[in-house]
Amino acid sequence: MSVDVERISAVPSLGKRPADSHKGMFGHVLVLAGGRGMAGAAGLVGASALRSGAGLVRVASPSEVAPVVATFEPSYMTYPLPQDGDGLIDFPASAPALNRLIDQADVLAVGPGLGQSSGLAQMVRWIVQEVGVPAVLDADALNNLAEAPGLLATASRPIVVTPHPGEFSRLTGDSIAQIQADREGKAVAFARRSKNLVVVLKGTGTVVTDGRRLFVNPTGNPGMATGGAGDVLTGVIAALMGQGMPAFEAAVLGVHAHGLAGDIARQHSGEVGLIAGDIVDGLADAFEALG
Ligand code: NPW
Ligand code: AMP
Ligand code: MG
Repeated sequence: MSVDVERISAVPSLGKRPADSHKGMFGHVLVLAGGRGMAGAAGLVGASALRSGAGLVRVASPSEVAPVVATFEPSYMTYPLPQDGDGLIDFPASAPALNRLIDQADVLAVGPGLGQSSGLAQMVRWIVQEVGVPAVLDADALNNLAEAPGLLATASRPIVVTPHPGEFSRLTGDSIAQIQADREGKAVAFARRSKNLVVVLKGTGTVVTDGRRLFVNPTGNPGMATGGAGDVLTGVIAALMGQGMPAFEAAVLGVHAHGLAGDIARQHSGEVGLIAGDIVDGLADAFEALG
C-alpha cells in the first residue's frame, strides 16, 4: 500500500570525535531492564549502548538481577532496585531510586526482560507521562503499555518505540497478519499519533518512521532471528540519542548499524550459530565502516 511520506535512503553518521573528547560529551544512558530469568536482556542493552559510543551506561534492574548483570560487562555500572515477589522491579517502591538515576541520564532505554505486572504498567505510564528524558521503549515497556497505547500521543519529548510484529499487534490491536500486510502504513499511522514519536517496526526490512519520513532498512539477515537480537537494538538507538542525534536519525542509523553488525557477525558465526552477543561484537566494526 502506498503511504504519503518522504522516503529516506541516506543513513546519517555520527561524525569524527574531537581530539579533546571526554565521556561527558557522549551521553549518559540509563537502562531499565531485566527481571528474574532475564538478566541477559539487561546485559545486552548495556553492552550494546557502550559499543555504540555511549559515554556512560548505568543499568538498573531488580535487586536479585543486578549482581548477575554486573558479571557480564565491567564497563557499565549496575544499580539494584526494590523488587516484588516475582523478581520484577517493584514500582512505586523504586520511584525514589529511579528519580535519582533519571536526573543523571540523557536518555532512557526501557523494557527488555522487565516482565509484566501492574506495578511495571504503572512505571511505564509514569515514564511516558511524567519523565522528561528522551526514551527508547522496547519489549515489556510496550507490553506493559498495551492497555493504554494512547498515552504515547501525549509524549512531550522524543520517544522511540521498537516493537516486533507481535509487540506491535498487542499495542495496536491489529493482528500480526494485518501488520505484516501493511508494515509501512501501520507504522506511519501509529507514529502520527504524536510529533514526538518514532516507530521502529522490526523484522526483515525494518521500517523506521516519524509519520513524515520513512526509511526501510536494507541490512541484517536471518541469523538475527535469535533471542536477544532486539535487546541489542534498544541499546544502540539509545546510545545514538545520547550522543545528540535527533530521534528519527538515531533510529535510522541505529537500525542500519545493528543490521550491519549482524551481517559482520554472520561472516564468522554463520546464520545458524549466530547469537545476540555476536551482534554486540559486530557493532565496533559496523560503526567503523559507517564513519
Ligand atoms: P509467532 O507466534 O511466532 O507467529 P514475545 P519475546 C511474534 C526478553 N528476552 N514476524 C511471534 O509470533 C524480551 O526483551 C530476554 C512475525 C510471537 O507471537 C522480552 O522482555 C532474553 N511475528 C521478553 O523476553 C533473550 C513475530 O511475537 C511473539 C516476529 C519476551 O520477548 C530473549 C513473540 O514475542 C528476549 O529478547 C516477526 N518478525 N517477531 C534474555 N536473554 O534475557 C516476533 N513475532 O512474546 O513478545 O516474546 O520477543 O521473546
Ligand atoms: P526481537 O524480536 O525483539 O529480538 O528483534 C529481532 C531483531 O533482529 C530485530 O531488529 C529484527 O529486525 C532483526 N531480525 C530478525 N530476523 C531478521 C531477518 N530475517 N532479517 C533481518 N533482520 C532480522
Ligand atoms: Mg525483543
